[in-house]
Amino acid sequence: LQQKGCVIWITGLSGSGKSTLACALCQGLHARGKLTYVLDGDNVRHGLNRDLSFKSEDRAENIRRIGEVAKLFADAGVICIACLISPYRKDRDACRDLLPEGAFIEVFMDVPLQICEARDPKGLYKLARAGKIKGFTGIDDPYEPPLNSEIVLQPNDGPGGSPKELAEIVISFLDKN
Ligand code: GGZ
Repeated sequence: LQQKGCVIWITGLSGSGKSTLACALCQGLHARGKLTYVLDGDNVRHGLNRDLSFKSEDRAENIRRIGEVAKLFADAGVICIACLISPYRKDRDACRDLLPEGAFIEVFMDVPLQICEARDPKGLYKLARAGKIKGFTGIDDPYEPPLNSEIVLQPNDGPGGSPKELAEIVISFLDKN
């Protein structure tokens, strides 16, 4: 296997397009013959992390476990794409510290709350505004944006913002580094 493993960590609000980017990245990397694996917070919460809620200690534990699993994949030579809100800077940085320099690539989906809320693909923001979900990130729970992530994506609905084009930005970063 002529491939160095790494972790691509996609952080951002619910509805910012993390999973969509992960999917496009996966496709783009497969097309180049790369081995990838996606750890999606939303999915991992159905299995490995099904004992965890959305209170801050549980989010921290969710992030910690996904960080550890991502490291195992990277050790095995896989490009591991982790996509979860991961709202706290200190928890993301702890995952970064598990990996050798350069092997943790943080990608910030920099989409304003207003836009995520307008998209509301699962109707969760609406429920949060109505008080039916408590502690929803961006509404009544914090999101700490990265201060120096490797990549900041500001997708818009205009040209240059398709998932495929965003994935190409990440892939060219990998190529260069
Ligand atoms: C944020 C929540 C919440 C609360 C349920 N806050 O957009 P989605 O729906 O499909 O993805 C979100 C997912 C968040 O799980 P993560 O593991 O990524 O979160 S974290 O990194 O903070 O641990 C959202 C849904 O679960 N969801 N309740 N209260 N998102």
